[in-house]
Amino acid sequence: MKTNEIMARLQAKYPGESEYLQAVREVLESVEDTYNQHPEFEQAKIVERMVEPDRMFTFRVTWVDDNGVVRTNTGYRVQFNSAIGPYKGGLRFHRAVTPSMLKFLGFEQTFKNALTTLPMGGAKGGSDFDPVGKSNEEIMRFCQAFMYELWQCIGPDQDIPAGDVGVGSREIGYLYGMYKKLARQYNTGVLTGKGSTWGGSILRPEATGYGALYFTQNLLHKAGKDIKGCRVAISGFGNVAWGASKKAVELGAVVVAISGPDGVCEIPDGITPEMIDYMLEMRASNRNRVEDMAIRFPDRAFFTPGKKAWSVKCDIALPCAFQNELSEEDAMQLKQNGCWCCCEVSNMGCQPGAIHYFQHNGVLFAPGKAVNAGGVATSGLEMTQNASHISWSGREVDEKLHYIMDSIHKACVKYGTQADGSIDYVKGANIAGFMKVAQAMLEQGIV
Ligand code: 2IT
Repeated sequence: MKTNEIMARLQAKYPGESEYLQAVREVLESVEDTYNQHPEFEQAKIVERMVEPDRMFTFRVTWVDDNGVVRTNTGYRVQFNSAIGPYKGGLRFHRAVTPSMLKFLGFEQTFKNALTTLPMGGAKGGSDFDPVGKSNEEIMRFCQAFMYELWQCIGPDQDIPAGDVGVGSREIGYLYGMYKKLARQYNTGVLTGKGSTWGGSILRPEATGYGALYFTQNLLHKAGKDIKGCRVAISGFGNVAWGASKKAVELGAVVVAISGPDGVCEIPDGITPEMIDYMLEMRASNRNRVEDMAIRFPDRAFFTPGKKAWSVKCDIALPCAFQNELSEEDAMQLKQNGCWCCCEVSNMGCQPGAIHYFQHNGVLFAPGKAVNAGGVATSGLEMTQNASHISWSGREVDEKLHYIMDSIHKACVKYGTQADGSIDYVKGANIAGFMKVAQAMLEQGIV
């Protein structure tokens, strides 16, 4: 296969689907050499099949707001690939959601899930519904209307949605309540990220952030460094930023920044446990502003409007918010300010120019599909608990999560070690994930 030829075809077929095209290009460029050593893959046209979703559902979602006004959004579920297990991946509620965004996320999810060591295929879904400023009742009515269409597409052995940006345990609760009413099925394993009293796994809320820090620890250890005392800049203040902050502080790092769409909160003496707890309240308010942290803790945090977390001096940058949130200019500014490591926690958080800059300027870099895989891995552990009608202790889940993150790091090292001994984590993650899915597809024939 030739990446440029495949990309030219996809560009002509899906013009304007920029996130999807960006994600596919990154993976194909990484795997091209390895793939071409396998004529059997080429013969079965594995790559041509892998870049297209198995199927996509698009549906209208109509609901009534608090003023009695009828509103209509669009809902989607992209079932991307089922080679290694049932479709699995989150739901994103965000005003900018498009088929391109969900295709990129479903594509990434396929390789990420392959890296977790668990049998899960890739999927993603969501809606252009904007949760910002919505009341609790509006959120509930929207979730119910969304599930009215989605329930026919999902099932515990078929497709298992979870949360993503704009979808947390509250939304999963409303979605699950409506699913039961419509499907008359009471198997909790149809969704993950549930509340802990009704089938949710202990530690699932923390898992993406905790896993990211376990991966970062592995990467630093391999580079002969220690996270203790490091200054960490984090973007976002949602579920992922929260878990990452918690674990970073527990490991002795100093979290000096969090951010939001309104600007950055600098915390020169480091975030405190009380501030980390307050992040949950900020998220639950649906105001979507990080300035509230500086208002609540004026002695420790100060807010600068319009600036990103990457303007704050740090050792380690952890993008935890949204795709393409870290540009090449941001990467240069980070480096100038002394940053020497960036672990991408958000899906495709770094623009291609930023990754290129990091890799050519001595900044350790690892991609989201490896770093953030602890979230979906713990969803997989939630499914196991649901299927066997048991619940594990926090310690058991944490041990398994830790083991999985160590395995993902090992796989990156195995496939990403270069001739000069350095580790290309982008290549490592992409090749490890891709090879597993490609081999499974090959063994299952032309379908
Ligand atoms: O991007 C992700 O891996 C997630 N949003 C979590 C998906 C899941 O099924 O837990």
